[in-house]
Amino acid sequence: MASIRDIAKSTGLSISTISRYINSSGYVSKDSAELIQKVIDEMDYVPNRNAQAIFNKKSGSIGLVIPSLVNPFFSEMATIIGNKIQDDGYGCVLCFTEDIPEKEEDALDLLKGYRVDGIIVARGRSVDKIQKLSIPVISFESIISDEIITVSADNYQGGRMAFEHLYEEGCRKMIHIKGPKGFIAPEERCKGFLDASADKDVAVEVLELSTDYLLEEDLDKALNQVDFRMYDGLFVFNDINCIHVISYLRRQGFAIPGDLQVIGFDNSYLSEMNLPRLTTIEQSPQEIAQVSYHCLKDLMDGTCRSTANRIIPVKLIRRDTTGST
Ligand code: XLF
Repeated sequence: MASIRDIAKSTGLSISTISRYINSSGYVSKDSAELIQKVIDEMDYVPNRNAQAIFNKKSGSIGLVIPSLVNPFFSEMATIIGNKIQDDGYGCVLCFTEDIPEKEEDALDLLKGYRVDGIIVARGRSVDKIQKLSIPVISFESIISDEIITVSADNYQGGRMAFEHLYEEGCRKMIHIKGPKGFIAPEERCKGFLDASADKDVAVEVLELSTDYLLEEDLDKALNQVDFRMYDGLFVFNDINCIHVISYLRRQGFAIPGDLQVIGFDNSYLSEMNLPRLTTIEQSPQEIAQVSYHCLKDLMDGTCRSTANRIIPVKLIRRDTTGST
């Protein structure tokens, strides 16, 4: 493998000139730069990232910590952010937590050890650790502290919209399948749904799931506790679970939306592919990724002017799992 020394030898320039060119850390004449680049291409030289990290005190990489890629919302978000990171010439270090605090702490330690230049952590739970990171960090959904920017969809408004849509479509006996305790987004969605139902004086039921990652069998067990014949409207806290619930209901002989109108949350790509196509509340992964990454870059560049949280508006996407006609 070619080294800086080989490039210096082949170009007849000094190692420090080559190093200035490679690290963009000082003046190199146009002729020398062209010559160095030509030799780099011929030798297929790739800079040693670890050596660069020590030299520049920056690793040139950004960490992305997400629960899992199984949920299409997170896989879309990770793909968009990962591409932005790479398009800007950084390396992307992707870590998974499965919402397990110990795994998240290990991931953060690993990223700290790699000296990443910034971190985006989704649905983080280790509040203390994130606060003490001393690396620019953006939190998706979780509120960490006044100094750390949280980017989040308007989950409360989304919960309200879900109720209002079902109500407008004629539902009067509704149930909400809520995400697990301890995560702010499902709590806010549930609160919005309940507040909107109180405004219309309609009683609603809530079934809380113990985790976001129930295996189909365990989800079926949780759903078996409910007599869905009692209801005409159902709001599920995210699309992946909503699609599982629809599959369960169809296996039980329910017609969707004839017997029960159903709405999800996310507008992940699966919602379009499901049959019937899922009505849902959209939290745009593009917008969330864009805002999160820009805020992180501003923090890294020292140009961030406000640590106020960024709330991304949500939108109703009407498809075929709701509608009374
Ligand atoms: O944390 C919430 C719950 O699930 C997140 O935004 C999601 O909607 C992703 O599916």
